Amino acid sequence: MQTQLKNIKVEAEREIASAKTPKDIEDVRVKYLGKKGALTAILKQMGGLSSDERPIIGQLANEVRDFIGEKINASMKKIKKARLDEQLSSEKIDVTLPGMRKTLGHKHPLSIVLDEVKEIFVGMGFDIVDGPEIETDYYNFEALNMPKHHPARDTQDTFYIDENTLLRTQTSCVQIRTMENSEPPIRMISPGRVYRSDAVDATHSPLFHQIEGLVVDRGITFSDLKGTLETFFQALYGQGCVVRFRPHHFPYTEPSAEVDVQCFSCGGHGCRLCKNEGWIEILGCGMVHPVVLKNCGIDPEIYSGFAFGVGLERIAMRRYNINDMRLFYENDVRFLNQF
Ligand code: 2NL
Repeated sequence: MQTQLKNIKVEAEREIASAKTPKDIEDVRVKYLGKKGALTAILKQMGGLSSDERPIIGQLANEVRDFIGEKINASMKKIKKARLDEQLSSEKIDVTLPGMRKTLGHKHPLSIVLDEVKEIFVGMGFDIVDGPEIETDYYNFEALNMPKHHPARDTQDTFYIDENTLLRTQTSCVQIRTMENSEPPIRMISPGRVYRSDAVDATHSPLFHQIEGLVVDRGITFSDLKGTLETFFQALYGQGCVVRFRPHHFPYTEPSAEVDVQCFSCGGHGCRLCKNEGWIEILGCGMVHPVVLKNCGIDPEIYSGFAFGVGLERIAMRRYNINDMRLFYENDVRFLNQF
């Protein structure tokens, strides 16, 4: 029995030394110290020993059990520490390494120009007003002095949803709604998307952006219109910007005018950009037609007003010297990154 115990001790020690994982160690523990283990089996046979042998073997068995137990504990500790060290070194991060750069986007050129336009008008005391893009025939045409069969509402250009519902062709509807719902003085601009059933080319798109402006108060005159728009264009294109007003006709304004800015490319001498005109047409405007005021519940005997409409794309094209409107919508980063 003594030899058996010594063999157990030697074998257990060898197995503990070659254990690599906590599971290996646990297996050794079960094999020698477990309920059905080798050492336990010896202890069970102790009853059959003589009273001389029993204390000697008992002491030896206890020594072997303690020895294996300690070896197991020490080895378990060592293996766990090695595992932790390995984990710590494999998961090490260098906090001084440069981070992953997140590339920030930026505003679209149309948004840049729109924000500038808004800022200029807000500086002159205008409100910015929003409205629906799906409109009724009344707000898009009728209220603006364009009755049924008026040539200006050519069905070729308008996207109709049904006989009475359409995609707005200008943002005037927002101004009509504002006049209906509030009392003068009114000073507002209404920027937004508008829709026309046009084929796409360098200067046309079925969806584009318009900014309309409206001022209604007592004693508003054409001089107020001229002063406001001159101030606007000088703020947008620079102090040296020269504008001219040319008579025109719109059903919703009387008198009406178109505004040209002097060609910035040739200074008015005539070049390819302005088609030798020296001037570039940029905006339509006029004094709000009395019928339009009346339609909105405003007495034209007491109040007068001016209105204008301008394409955002057109302003941005002049501003950045862009000759093809499609560039704004194609989302080519080689174009967009230039702004
Ligand atoms: C253009 C320029 C224009 C207006 C829009 C307007 C709005 C109301 C009353 C009167 Cl509520 N007028 N807007 C005025 C003049 C020109 O747009 O080139 N349109 C075809």
